[in-house]
Amino acid sequence: MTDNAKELAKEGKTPHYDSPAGGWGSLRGIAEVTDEASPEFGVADTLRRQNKPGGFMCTSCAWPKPANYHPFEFCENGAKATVWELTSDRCTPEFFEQHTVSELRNWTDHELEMTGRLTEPMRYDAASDRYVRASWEEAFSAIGTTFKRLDPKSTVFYSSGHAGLEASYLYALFARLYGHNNLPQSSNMCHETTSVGLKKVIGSSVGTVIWDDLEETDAFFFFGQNPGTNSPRFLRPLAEAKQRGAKIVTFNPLREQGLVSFVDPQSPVQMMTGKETKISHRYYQLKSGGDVAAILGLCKYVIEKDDEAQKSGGHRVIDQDFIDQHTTGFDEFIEFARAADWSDIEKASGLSETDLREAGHIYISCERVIGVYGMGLTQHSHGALNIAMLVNLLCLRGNIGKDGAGCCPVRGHSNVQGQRTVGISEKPSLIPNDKLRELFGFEPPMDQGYVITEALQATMKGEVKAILSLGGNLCRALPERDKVEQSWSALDLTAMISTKLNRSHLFPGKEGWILPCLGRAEIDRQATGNQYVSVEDSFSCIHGSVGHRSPASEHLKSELAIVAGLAKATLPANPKVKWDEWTADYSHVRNLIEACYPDDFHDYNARLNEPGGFWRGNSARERIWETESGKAVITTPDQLHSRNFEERDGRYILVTLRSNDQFNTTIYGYSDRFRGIEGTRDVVLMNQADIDAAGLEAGETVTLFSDDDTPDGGNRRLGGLTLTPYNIPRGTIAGYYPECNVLIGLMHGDEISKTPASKSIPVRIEREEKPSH
Ligand SMILES: Nc1nc2c(c(=O)[nH]1)N[C@H]1C(S)=C(S)[C@@H](COP(=O)(O)OP(=O)(O)OC[C@H]3O[C@@H](n4cnc5c(=O)[nH]c(N)nc54)[C@H](O)[C@@H]3O)O[C@H]1N2
Ligand SMILES: Nc1nc2c(c(=O)[nH]1)N[C@H]1C(S)=C(S)[C@@H](COP(=O)(O)OP(=O)(O)OC[C@H]3O[C@@H](n4cnc5c(=O)[nH]c(N)nc54)[C@H](O)[C@@H]3O)O[C@H]1N2
Ligand SMILES: [Mo]
Repeated sequence: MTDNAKELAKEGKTPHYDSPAGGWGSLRGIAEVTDEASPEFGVADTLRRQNKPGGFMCTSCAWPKPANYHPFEFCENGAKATVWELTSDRCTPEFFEQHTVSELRNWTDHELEMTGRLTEPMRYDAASDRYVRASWEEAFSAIGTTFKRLDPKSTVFYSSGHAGLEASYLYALFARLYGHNNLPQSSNMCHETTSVGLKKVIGSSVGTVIWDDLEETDAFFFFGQNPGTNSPRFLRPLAEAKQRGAKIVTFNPLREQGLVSFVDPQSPVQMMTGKETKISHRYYQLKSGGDVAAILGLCKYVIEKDDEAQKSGGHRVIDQDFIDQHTTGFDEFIEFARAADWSDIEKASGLSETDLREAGHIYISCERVIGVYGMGLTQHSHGALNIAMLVNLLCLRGNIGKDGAGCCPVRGHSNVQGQRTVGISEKPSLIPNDKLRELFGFEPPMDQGYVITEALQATMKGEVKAILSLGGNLCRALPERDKVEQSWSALDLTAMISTKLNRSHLFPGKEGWILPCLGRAEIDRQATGNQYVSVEDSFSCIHGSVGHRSPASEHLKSELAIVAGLAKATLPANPKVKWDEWTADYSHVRNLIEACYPDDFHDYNARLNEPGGFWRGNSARERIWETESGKAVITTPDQLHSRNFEERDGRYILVTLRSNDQFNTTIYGYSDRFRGIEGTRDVVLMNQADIDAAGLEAGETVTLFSDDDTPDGGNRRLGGLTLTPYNIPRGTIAGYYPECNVLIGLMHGDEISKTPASKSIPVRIEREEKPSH
């Protein structure tokens, strides 16, 4: 596919996509990835089992799986993820014989994963600069020996949100038995802002909404979440809500196609007639980082209307009973909102007073509202403030803890939320340590572990000696790629449990291991038979998942078996710790989880295959606020935007985006269909008026420089980008994740959760001089 950005620019055109999300385009999208990935025979049959009881749970996003499932309960991107995992290509020891690690560093992320499924454990051999074949016994024994030698506190056990609850529980147990809480997770780059920020204001670290709420709500207010690409199965309930008259109001700097219109690819009528459902009733393209001001504007409108109602003796607009009974901080906030100046709100949000009043009017005309959000709120320096503002808005009208309403963070990886639930956490305060003591007869470590950015800082300082990784691709996912990569080679040990080759494997420590694991669609056969695993979705429902495919290689082990193998080789024998027994039958592990978390997981094994999953409950939904004050907290903002830098001439806010053809650092291909960008990811999207004002020209090649005022900020740069005019607010520009990660400072993150601020990176832009001949 050829790069279309330069071509369009020459013709003076802006990339865009006119067709609805879903529809035939989504089928073509699946077909293209299927072509690339050359899946094994019978994948269509596997897809039919996806997200249904007795089948396997999609490894793509964490969107809930409804009890009343459809014949095809998968979406374009879920299908791509499955097809990608079930490729017939294999990345074998023979492949590694042919390529040095240094050579592979010149390959793109796409090319690396296109080598196919990893098949055997591989050990890095520094002398030949190659990975060489090893046995599992060698791998476990070597890694165990190194762990025994190291101080546990100098090691980090990272996990990306893929692995099931059983493997994750044992992984966390392994870390604690070994002696540390260094259990950072991918959510440290993602919804950690929610885990910390939402917890602070409503006492729940996860959303309060359940499936039935989607069917009862009067309106969805969307802030910075892109369902068309990242949770496409959300589009159907949205379309259904729209068809029954619910309102959808969107705040996003970009016009994301999934939030504009949708044709359900599984509705024959819609497919044949092309009849689309318009999704957003109103769409507001605010500045990146402008949500604090925008939401303040909405709240100001609500308060104004309530003041008017009180004066005229009309019906109250604010739910005063809810405020009095359930919240703190209201008085201070409403004074602040009353006094706030519309012109400041307009400047900070990039939206007009008229627009915000209009959106405020929709908000107050709906009895039950769901506030949806994603990375557009969490990945900012003041991401937690963004979330607190959304909670303010919801609280004003009692929209938490009533049917059809609530706060709905849409989580990323398929089990990212669940891993936290069962103990993958760097915070000992979140762990049932008494239970661990009682069950396994040891003293759990009580010191705070690292979040991922702290872990990397400590790695750079030489304080971390080993990184074990349960899935994921940290070298690509983190900010400051260059520094991260350099620091990894100095580690004593890197060991990665993975399905596919990625860039993080190419920076082995002095001892480097790739430990290949089964994918979720594959049969996990252990001594007592085939095993189920389980995952938790965004609505806190737990689902059993069982694979039906033959494993990609006879040498693969399950994630749980690998974790148990490593633990057994590292730890002294303990009669209460039965790695072999647990590996033989995962239901024993579920019993342990139940024993640790009896409220959430009672009757776990019996409930494993409940359609729609079993709900583990949510206190905030019951209006029980597990906060410091015992109430929901209404927060008065200390600033009007969620960036920690001021606007100035020549400084832009860079947003990093996911294309419709990637899953995080896995790049399926080069087609971002919904944004009309084909054949390239090396683009920077910019408003034409900004291009003109900067004296640049559409289609030319530019370099971005970090502009974050830290001493080495200016050294971060990314060149070779095609300047692409785009429908985006002035001052905000956009590029792709992970390519742009070199530009983000490691500590440029949310104040309280440290989530990297990947949606507000201060940058400068410069024309690249043409090479002279
Ligand atoms: N196919 C596919 N599915 C995925 C993933 C994937 O990469 N591919 N990743 C998974 C993971 S781990 C996660 S966390 C989720 C991520 O899913 P999302 O939460 O949707 O994350 P992003 O696509 O990074 O960004 C969401 C939106 O935020 C908007 N935005 C940027 N800045 C702002 C702002 O300041 N304010 C507002 N209101 N909006 C803003 C962007 O334009 C974008 O539309 O998806 C999961 N699902
Ligand atoms: N600039 C910028 N940076 C970002 C973001 C952003 O929006 N902008 N988003 C952030 C977010 S939300 C997240 S969650 C992180 C993601 O960071 P990570 O979770 O670390 O990265 P992934 O790309 O999801 O990991 C991909 C690798 O996981 C392995 N894998 C795939 N499936 C499995 C499996 O079933 N089991 C095992 N063991 N391994 C598997 C494969 O080897 C694959 O190469 O990136 C963050 N980084
Ligand atoms: Mo994520």
